[in-house]
Amino acid sequence: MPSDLENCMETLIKVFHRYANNASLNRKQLRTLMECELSNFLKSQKDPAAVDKIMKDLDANGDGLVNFEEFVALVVGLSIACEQCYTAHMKKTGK
Ligand SMILES: [Ca+2]
Repeated sequence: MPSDLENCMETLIKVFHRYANNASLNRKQLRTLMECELSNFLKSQKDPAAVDKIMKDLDANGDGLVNFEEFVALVVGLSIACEQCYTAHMKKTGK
């Protein structure tokens, strides 16, 4: 049986391919993914300028699309930010 982490990785791949076309996300697909899958963690997903900026930041190879490798950078960046909030919260509540 897959572990929690293995399940997470599989979900990450499945979610990416649910929105991607030919293994890449264009601007519109990235926006839809952010609206549907990151609405609680990413408050700027409804702001078109923020989507453009995120797209530009993620597109490491400059082809105007976000591939899986580039998408993972977004997930990692958000996970790091969330882990910092989690640690701060745990410190405050004394756990
Ligand atoms: Ca790219």
